[in-house]
Amino acid sequence: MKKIIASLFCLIFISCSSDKTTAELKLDSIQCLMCSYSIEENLRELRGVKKVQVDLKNKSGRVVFNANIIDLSTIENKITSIGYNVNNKLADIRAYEKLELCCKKPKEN
Ligand SMILES: [Cu+2]
Repeated sequence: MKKIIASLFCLIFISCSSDKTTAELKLDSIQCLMCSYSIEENLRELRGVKKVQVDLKNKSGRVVFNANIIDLSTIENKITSIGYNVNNKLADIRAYEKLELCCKKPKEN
């Protein structure tokens, strides 16, 4: 219970802090829920990232971060390092190869 209250407090604190930058992410290579989940989880681990939302249907996402701690290109690099394209950056090819079959782009594309 204490933990829940503490994390709630953290959430409120974070969302009230003034330094919030929102960036749109173009995620044209994501295929399934696993992709969006993986991106969300990996970005949430980054210090300075406050909110991540991936929209599988529109192959896009939105990230809210503290620009004093992290910049967009670090966030984008994290996404490419786990095998996905983002904005104008291409996925790390070795990471892409390791993705589950369902997370790879259909061959005919
Ligand atoms: Cu997937």
